[in-house]
Amino acid sequence: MTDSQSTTALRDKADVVILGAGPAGLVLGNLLQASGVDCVVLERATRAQVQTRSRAGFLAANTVRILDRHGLAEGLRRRGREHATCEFRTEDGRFRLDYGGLGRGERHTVYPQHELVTDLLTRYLDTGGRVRFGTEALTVLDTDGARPTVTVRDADGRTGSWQGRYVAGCDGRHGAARRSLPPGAVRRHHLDHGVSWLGLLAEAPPSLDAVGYAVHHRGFAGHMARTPEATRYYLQYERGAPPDAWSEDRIWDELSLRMRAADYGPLHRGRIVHRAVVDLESDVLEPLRHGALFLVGDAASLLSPSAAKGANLAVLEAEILARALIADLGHGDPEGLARYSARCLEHIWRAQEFSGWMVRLLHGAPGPDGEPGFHDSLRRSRLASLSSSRSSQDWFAEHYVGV
Ligand code: FAS
Repeated sequence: MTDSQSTTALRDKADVVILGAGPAGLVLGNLLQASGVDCVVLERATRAQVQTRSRAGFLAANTVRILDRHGLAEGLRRRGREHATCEFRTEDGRFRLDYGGLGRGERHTVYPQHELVTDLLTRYLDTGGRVRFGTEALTVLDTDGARPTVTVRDADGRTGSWQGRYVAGCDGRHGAARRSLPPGAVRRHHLDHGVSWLGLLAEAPPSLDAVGYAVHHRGFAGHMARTPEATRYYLQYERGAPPDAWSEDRIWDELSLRMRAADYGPLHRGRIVHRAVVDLESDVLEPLRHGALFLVGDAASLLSPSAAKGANLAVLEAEILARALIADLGHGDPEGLARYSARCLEHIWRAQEFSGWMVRLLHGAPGPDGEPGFHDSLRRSRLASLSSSRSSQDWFAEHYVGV
């Protein structure tokens, strides 16, 4: 079967059936395709949806190294922009960290996730990769057996199945891979940070040449450049409130207030083209392998966006799994697959630890009487160390960019 777009036969086979065409699924697909491993990507959304979904934008140095290593970094090398400065605005003043000169001296590359996904998809298809858009995975069966099966439904409602040697669940937190895990097969670690953010994408040029973190008694505000014409903002927001509860004017006024625009300069305003409420939660499944089913990316763990790690972990885990699958299917060496879960969990918990630290750094925690509480004073002390102690700055830089 060569035609990658065809949906004629809904019963088919591949050695590796990949669920989801996000960063995890497409990095995995490209690496397997490049090594001659027979694989297919099943994606419930359309190609247009996958290529325009706005999400991450901060790629860690290690992510760029991985993509470079496999010849997948052409687009981000040409259109991505290096980034290495954070600016903190708090009740105690403002300070900047040029983290490119701290820690391991690593930098981020700002490159919108949907552009990365488009690059990965184009390369995958150009090299003959198989993908089925509009094909929703329903369940993953027989994961304990030699031939796991994924039942699917296509955009016309027709059902079918794909059989494989292995199934890679790269379909996110609410995907079929997680849903198909038998009760008791995995342990779920979950933490609700009790904070929600209104995530915004504005058609406005960045107002700072840095990632901006504003800690304010009215709540957190964040500023992250995406392109010279678009900026992502975050506002600490009432849990459960609908994303459209605030008018654009109210959003810009609140952003200006919390970013202390009166002191540090106005924000460039523009049309808000996307808004979504994110409840800051952390979630990890253990182990990440259940027989022939492997969990990758957001299907394996979810991080709060406070540390911008999700997409970076997804790429790292996809490379670890690809190498293990190639060793097993190509050379009969199952060792890498046996170690997949432990290796990825090491990285995941490290990222979770830093992501939790960032949540505590960026959000006030008033006491029962509403007055600044114990945690608030801890937060101010952490910020004071970050602004003045070189060892705190090195630690921050290493964990902020490192995955
Ligand atoms: P994805 O969710 O990207 O992809 C899963 C794919 O599976 C989707 O295409 C979906 O349609 C498909 N799918 C789901 N169920 C299916 C089914 N049953 N059948 C078939 N297909 C199915 N991370 C960072 O590192 N840096 C950031 O700056 C950052 N910012 C973010 C901002 C926002 C607003 C959000 C929401 C997330 C952000 N993240 C960030 C995290 C984010 O990028 C994720 O971690 C990343 O998309 C994870 O990639 P995947 O695991 O590939 O999952």
